[in-house]
Amino acid sequence: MKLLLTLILTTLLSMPVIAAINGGVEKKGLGDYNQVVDSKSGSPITQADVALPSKGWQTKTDNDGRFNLGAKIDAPTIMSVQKEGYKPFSLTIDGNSTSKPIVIGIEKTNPHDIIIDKDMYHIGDDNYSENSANAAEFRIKAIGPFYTKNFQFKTLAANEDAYLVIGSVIGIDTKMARDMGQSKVKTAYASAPQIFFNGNIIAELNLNGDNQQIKIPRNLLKQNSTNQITIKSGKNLFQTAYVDYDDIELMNIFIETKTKNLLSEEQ
Ligand SMILES: [Ca+2]
Ligand SMILES: [Ca+2]
Repeated sequence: MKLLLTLILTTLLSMPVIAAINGGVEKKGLGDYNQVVDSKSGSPITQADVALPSKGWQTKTDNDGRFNLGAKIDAPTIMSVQKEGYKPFSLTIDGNSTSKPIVIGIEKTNPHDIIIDKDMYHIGDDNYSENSANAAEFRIKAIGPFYTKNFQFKTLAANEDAYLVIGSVIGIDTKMARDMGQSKVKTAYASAPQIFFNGNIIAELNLNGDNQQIKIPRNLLKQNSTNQITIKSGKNLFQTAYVDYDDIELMNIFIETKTKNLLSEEQ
């Protein structure tokens, strides 16, 4: 019982808590078309880039912010929406979520936000079971067992916290991902991908999903200096003959700063 409770709590804590803050305003069934709008004003956004990077598919929204998905979605896949002046947005969609029109609200960039990377990456070794989470969606080659990037950080006000945001991640095959039905691998699971900030581990990702936010400990931040983010793939804990990294895909990595009270107000 205690174990179950711990699992539920951990799961809740790992879930994206504040979709609205990051532009993740998702509504369904408002019309018979998909649309991209400004999350504050609701105005349609024209000429936004909408893509399914794993499928090599992309389009632009029309004058009413509308778009058609040009690919059939069976398994969960990452859809991205990008528009100059707005935060890069991504959403994991599947056949279920695309059976009705999707309205996506994207949010203007805050001057303090730091966009680290808008591309999609496959981390791992290109060796994975067809039952592993989202295996059918993997189209791009692995960059290896980890992703790392340096970026400049200016200053963090005393009343602000900095968050690392991972827009979308698919393919994680942890025990928790299996228990939640995200991975269909019956006989094995992997350790969780680890996130390092300036060489210190700050989080483990146990579940696939969108808009995962990790608070960056203030003492690890180097102000007015170069900082480094590294994401290491987990390992298959049931393969002892050789190292089998958990193949995952992720996209949209950025840093958001928020005043300390904002979190509780917007939940
Ligand atoms: Ca692998
Ligand atoms: Ca995997």
